[in-house]
Amino acid sequence: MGAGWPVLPVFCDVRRPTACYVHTSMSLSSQATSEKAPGQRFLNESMPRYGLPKWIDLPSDPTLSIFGATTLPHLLTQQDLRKLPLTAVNADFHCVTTWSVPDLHWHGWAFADVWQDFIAEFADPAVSHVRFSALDGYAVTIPLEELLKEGVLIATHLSHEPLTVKHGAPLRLVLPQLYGYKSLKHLYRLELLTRPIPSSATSRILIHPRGRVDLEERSSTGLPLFWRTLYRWQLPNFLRQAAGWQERDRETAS
Ligand SMILES: Nc1nc2c(c(=O)[nH]1)N[C@H]1C(S)=C(S)[C@@H](COP(=O)(O)O)O[C@H]1N2
Ligand SMILES: [Mo]
Repeated sequence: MGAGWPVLPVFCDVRRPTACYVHTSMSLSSQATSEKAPGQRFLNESMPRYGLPKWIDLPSDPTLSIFGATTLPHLLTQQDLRKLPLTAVNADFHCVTTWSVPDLHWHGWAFADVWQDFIAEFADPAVSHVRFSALDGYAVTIPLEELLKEGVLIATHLSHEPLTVKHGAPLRLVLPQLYGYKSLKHLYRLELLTRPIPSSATSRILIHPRGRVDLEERSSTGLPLFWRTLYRWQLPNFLRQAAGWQERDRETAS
């Protein structure tokens, strides 16, 4: 099933989808996004499920574990997190493969609040990056500086509804200033780092260490225009492939 995709470590069993979503035809609007998102185009459809072709079973009691460069590795429960104020963000979403979705409304907890209330006092002062892991085996490293910006969320809701498995339940990172590959779905673990861990050759090619949309940081290798052109050319195939995985999931689930 994962042919053609970078192989990532799998930490859990990925079984049947708990819900099914089918996009048979997706088209791109001719409307370009603003100059703050160079090279992006809005999709005419609602947000597709995109990324690894895997579905997760929702844990009954989701937690967020914190380890790495801290004097107190620990586990945050939903109850802990609910002590924080809710924060909402409206933002366009930009996938590095050049599709965007306008004006999504997310809410949850500001990463800066989670950091301040539960992590900062135990963290090694030299922490510069955080590595996040997801229940589908996906993982990303993000500079702390980007994480502490306004608008960065650990989201629980999209469009005022609890996140579905399709879009990252139970918890999802949202970093509007970065490409979608950093907005990790199905978050369950974060590791504090005093330097970024070296990434594999594949992820160096596919993912920029920071990934700012306004600076078109698509990849850490090659010129942005090369990647923009290549992705735009391949995008119809990527979208068809993503829709196909969802079709197959629907068939095997029934
Ligand atoms: N856990 C996990 N998070 C992920 C991915 C993934 O495959 N697994 N794909 C990333 C990419 S490349 C994009 S564009 C967005 C897509 O989010 P969506 O499926 O909600 O549209 O999720 C990001 N976060
Ligand atoms: Mo993406």
